[in-house]
Amino acid sequence: MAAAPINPQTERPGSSHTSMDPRGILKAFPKRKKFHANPSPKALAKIPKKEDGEGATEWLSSLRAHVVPTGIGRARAELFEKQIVQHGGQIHSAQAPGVTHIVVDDDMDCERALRLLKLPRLPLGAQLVKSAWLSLCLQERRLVDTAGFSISTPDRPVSPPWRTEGAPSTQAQPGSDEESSDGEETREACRIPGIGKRMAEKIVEILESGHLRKLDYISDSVPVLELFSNIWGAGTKTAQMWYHQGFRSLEDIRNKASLTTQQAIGLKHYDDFLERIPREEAAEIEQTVRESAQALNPGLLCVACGSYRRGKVTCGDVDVLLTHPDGRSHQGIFSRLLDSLRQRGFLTDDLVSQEDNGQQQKYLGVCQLPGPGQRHRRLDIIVVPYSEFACALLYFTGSAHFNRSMRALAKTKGMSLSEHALSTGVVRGTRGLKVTSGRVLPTPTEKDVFSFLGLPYREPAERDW
Ligand code: 8DG
Ligand code: CA
Ligand code: CA
Repeated sequence: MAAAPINPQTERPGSSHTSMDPRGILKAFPKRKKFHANPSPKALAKIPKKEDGEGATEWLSSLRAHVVPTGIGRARAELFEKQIVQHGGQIHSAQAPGVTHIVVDDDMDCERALRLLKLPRLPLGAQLVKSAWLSLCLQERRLVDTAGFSISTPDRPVSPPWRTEGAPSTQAQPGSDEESSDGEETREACRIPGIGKRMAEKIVEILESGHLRKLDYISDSVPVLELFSNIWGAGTKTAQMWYHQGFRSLEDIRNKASLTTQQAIGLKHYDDFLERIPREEAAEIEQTVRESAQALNPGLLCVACGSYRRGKVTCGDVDVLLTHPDGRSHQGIFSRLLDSLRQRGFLTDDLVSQEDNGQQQKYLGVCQLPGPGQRHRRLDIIVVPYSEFACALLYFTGSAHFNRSMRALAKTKGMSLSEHALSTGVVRGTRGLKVTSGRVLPTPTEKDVFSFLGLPYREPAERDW
């Protein structure tokens, strides 16, 4: 079977096993019990069913409410609003004439509420009430007296926040209180380095409600997306597409989905590919490739890189790097080696064959050791010229994270590191794009790369991160 060339536009082959770990998402935001109605005053009453009759649902008709989500949580606030409307009440902005109740978190004091609403005082006829009052109303299905739930107002008007604490008067204007009540906490979260507005909003939602609504939607699809993206050659985009096409099981994929050649192989070996390879078996795979290679040319160097070289007990796949110290004899080896391995029945499926990456050639396929009960294993074979051997060895040993750190460090020194070479005198433009590619440094060994970068040498086993 002809192997497909690597297409940089498609999802990274093999990335699927690491690209999505729903347990990661769920671990980060463990399911919490949502607030329930009884007996906590923080609770929300259940939305009554239709059989209550039309008249019975209008018992909040005199209510013109505004709900401040801060502290209550946006999700709860929205539910409150929904229930108010459902029972005949109206939702208003805090400044709207006629607003009767401004509902705030139970721990809120008037001054803070007014600051959040950017109002100097409460609108005429409006009172500030704790959300516990609204909960009780919804629970008892009547407009309960606000005594005991009303928050007292200060004698003097509260100075508007846009003129306090040295804030320039042009910066903030009293706008919709929905925006401002969100804004204070969101802005605070935004000050955390690396947190943008959208992430800040999620943080605030979790802090306020102990829950992230977005997860309600994704939690149904997560196990299915994980199932699908574990098919070799199917990344998150493909998994999502299949999900949207209504597929929910591997049986659906097998019978109904249109699959690429690689995905069909991935599906065929689904269980085998998910199983990590014991180190001893990885050594046997390396040895099989070495034997075939050295049968073609005894001087060929053959090293299993990746997690195997980093000393891991199990490996996701085996990455075998080949070169020849004479700088020439690696040429022509690639296809002859693959043919030889096919002939002995070791290679069972071809996934990707890339022959045009400079002088490096890379094969991604499937192998199986002889003997009963042997699993199909993922195997990468990379042939490189000796001049690139050290950088290729460093790159394919990884880890990917360690490589990223090394490349980032090289950048800070006006250098550039790749699987081909370490270059110096690299000039980059404003967006980090190379303007000049610089000069390739001589790096016969990995130690030379570390040394040029001013780093102490690290053994492969110390390159996990
Ligand atoms: P594993 O197979 O046990 O899961 O781990 P691995 O051996 O570290 O990962 P790999 O996916 O087989 O990749 C081998 C090395 O290639 C990796 O350790 C570092 C290097 N590498 C990068 N970036 C990338 C990348 O984007 N994709 C892949 N496949 N490898 C990469 O530095
Ligand atoms: Ca590997
Ligand atoms: Ca690999």
